[in-house]
Amino acid sequence: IPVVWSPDTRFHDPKHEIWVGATTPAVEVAERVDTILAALAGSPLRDARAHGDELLAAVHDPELLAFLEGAAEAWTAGGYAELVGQDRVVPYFFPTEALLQGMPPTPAVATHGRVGRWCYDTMTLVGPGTWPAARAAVDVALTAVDVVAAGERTAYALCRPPGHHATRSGYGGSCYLNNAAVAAEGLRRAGHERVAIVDVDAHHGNGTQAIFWQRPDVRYGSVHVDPAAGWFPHLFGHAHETGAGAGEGANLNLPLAEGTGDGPWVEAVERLASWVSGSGASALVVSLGVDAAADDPESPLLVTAEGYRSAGALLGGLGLPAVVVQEGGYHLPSLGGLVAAYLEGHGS
Ligand code: SP5
Ligand code: ZN
Repeated sequence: IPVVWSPDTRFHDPKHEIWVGATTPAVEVAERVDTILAALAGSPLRDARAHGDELLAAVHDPELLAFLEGAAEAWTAGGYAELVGQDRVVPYFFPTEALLQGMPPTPAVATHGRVGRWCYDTMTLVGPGTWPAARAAVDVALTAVDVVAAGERTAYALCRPPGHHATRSGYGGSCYLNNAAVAAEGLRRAGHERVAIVDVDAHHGNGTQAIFWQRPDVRYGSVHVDPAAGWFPHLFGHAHETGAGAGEGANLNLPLAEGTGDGPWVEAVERLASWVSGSGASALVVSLGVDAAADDPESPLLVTAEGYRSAGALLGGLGLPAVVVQEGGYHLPSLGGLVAAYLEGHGS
């Protein structure tokens, strides 16, 4: 399976994040790229090629893109690094409904007043390398689409930062740009009238779900730890979320209890696979998070490498052209092996 990557994805390397007010070490680090590359050393490597902004602008609000592109520079220019000892862009003020109360807000001027318009948590900090890395990850995803469009059955996109928590106009959950959503749009433009996205990251991909919520042509199915048990993204990922309007029925969530291991998790992937196979989709995007693994620090699911291999076999068994997009997975010693196990199962 061709592995598409870009060295520029290493430019984003957060040292910490802020979680429930505490500064904790970052987990979505640049070293993830190298450990995955090392585990896939036997596979052909392809460098990402630069793509224009057309598909990115179809997925995201152009104002979000402009904000992300300029945020780190505005933070520096605003003197925040000296002021607060924090050289990353971090929100503190959030224009939720609780503030707005139906009134039309006039956009904030100060950088620190603007951030919360786009960023919905405190964990997803923006540094000088964030935009170049996130934009490179989109090029990685689109190059993988090109590889599949040129006739390969499967391509693996080594994207980071990950993307499935990024909505049309918001970033959070360590995600800035939704690589999987852009890949799905790329497959649509390559002529696939129906595309399926299957998300096996430990967390629900609320961003991807939101982007395609009302769309019948790109369906989204996910297995993840139950947000009703207290897990990120808290508000979304429940089984009753099935899409709306023309997209009603094109969204399938399979939340699992904490402590769930291979058996029920692989069964859920099997349900997702058969849901896709009955849908008429002619191409597949897999949001491959390996943070459902037993030793991952960010989730309570207990999936093994064999579980990931089985998931690969089930989704690869659909026989569809597939772009496999990297999402989460944070245990550096096992991360690469989990990705390799999935890809071996999926097959070329
Ligand atoms: C793409 C992806 O997997 N995003 C994960 C976002 C969820 N992270 C929320 C939990 C943050 C808690 N981190 C503090 C360390 C405690 N182990
Ligand atoms: Zn995750």
